[in-house]
Amino acid sequence: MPDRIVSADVIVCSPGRNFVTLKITTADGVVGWGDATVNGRELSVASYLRDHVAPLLLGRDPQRIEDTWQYLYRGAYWRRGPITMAAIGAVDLALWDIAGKIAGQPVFNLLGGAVRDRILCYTHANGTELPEVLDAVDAKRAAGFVAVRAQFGVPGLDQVYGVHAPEGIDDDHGAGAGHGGYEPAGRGARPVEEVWDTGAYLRHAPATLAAVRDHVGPELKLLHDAHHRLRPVEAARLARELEPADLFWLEDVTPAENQQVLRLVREHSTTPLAIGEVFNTIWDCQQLIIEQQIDYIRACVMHAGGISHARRIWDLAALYQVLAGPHGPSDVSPITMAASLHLALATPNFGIQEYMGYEPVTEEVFGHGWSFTDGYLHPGDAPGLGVTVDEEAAAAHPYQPAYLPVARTRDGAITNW
Ligand code: EZ4
Ligand code: CO
Repeated sequence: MPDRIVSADVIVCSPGRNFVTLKITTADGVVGWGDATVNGRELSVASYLRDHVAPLLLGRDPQRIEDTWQYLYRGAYWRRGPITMAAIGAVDLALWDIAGKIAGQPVFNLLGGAVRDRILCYTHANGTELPEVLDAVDAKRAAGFVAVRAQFGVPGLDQVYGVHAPEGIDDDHGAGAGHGGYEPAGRGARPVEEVWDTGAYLRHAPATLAAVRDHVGPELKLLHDAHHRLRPVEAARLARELEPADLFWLEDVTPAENQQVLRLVREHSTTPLAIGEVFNTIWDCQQLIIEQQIDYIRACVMHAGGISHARRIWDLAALYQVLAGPHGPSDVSPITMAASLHLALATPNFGIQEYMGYEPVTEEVFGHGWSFTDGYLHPGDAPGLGVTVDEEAAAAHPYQPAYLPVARTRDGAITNW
């Protein structure tokens, strides 16, 4: 008689920021943890799990991970989408955690075992003016990072994606970013509104990133995120003009809804491109991978349906020499970070993990076996995903409404944030 799932509980908490956590418990008392956080839409996933998924899990064999995945994906009839896929991802993470605990093995051993010793990661550095950007990059290098994403202010714009607001502007309604990273979501009943000017950014970015490259020398892996702002010809120009900065990657240089437009960017530049943090299935990734329009696929392991589905995306990418460079912002929990690291350790075509770090108050709730040393991460050897959740500590930090910003062009029209 196999073990059975006896409960599936959803915990919504806000230690520093909002997180949605799934706790699956088996009749034998094995507990698996999953993350289901979708920044700014947390309660939708919580409801999806509580109201529609948890009742279906009761009585199921927790080790039938793929069958449960197919049951939830095909069984919903309404396929794909960030809320559905994050919910399925949370279940998948929790079931892999349980499978590892039953086997007494870290999840990476269930995935074929380690193919590398450690996992390259990049962190974030930002500042409004160049000296502040350089100081921020230096601070991250001093902390051991060998890959750093640099974001900077743009003359004439008050608030820019990826940059702390200048002194005196409360861009995140006090949500804080104590880990030294940029916290994009703001607590409050409405999103913060930013003004965006592509011309000003295009005039400023190439010289700024070239100056960062001059400052750090040739070895540091330097990344930059254009965050979906540009139209195709603008994206092509930016990618070309950034070549002197020798970027490790340029991220989300244009939105990837109509993926044909990436061809124009590719024709004009050899700057490596990374896209996909908002993708949630292999179908979103398919065209960019098989047409080799990108070099790194950014899909987040949890948002893309968990380990079971993300590994299929990464395997497709391997056919085209595209590497995995998964999203790992502080707005997915340390549980997702663990899952991403277990899969990364066992995947040949893994490239780099985004790692912003977490605020201490977040780590008081989410304990983790994964660790950072000298620019690299490791998932740890504990059975399962190696994460723990302190439910009492979580209860001390109730949910608080929070939204990602929206952006408008100078004429007041909504544009991509
Ligand atoms: O804006 O995770 O590369 N990282 C990013 C992130 C995203 C946030 C959105 O919730 O683009 O900062
Ligand atoms: Co990004």
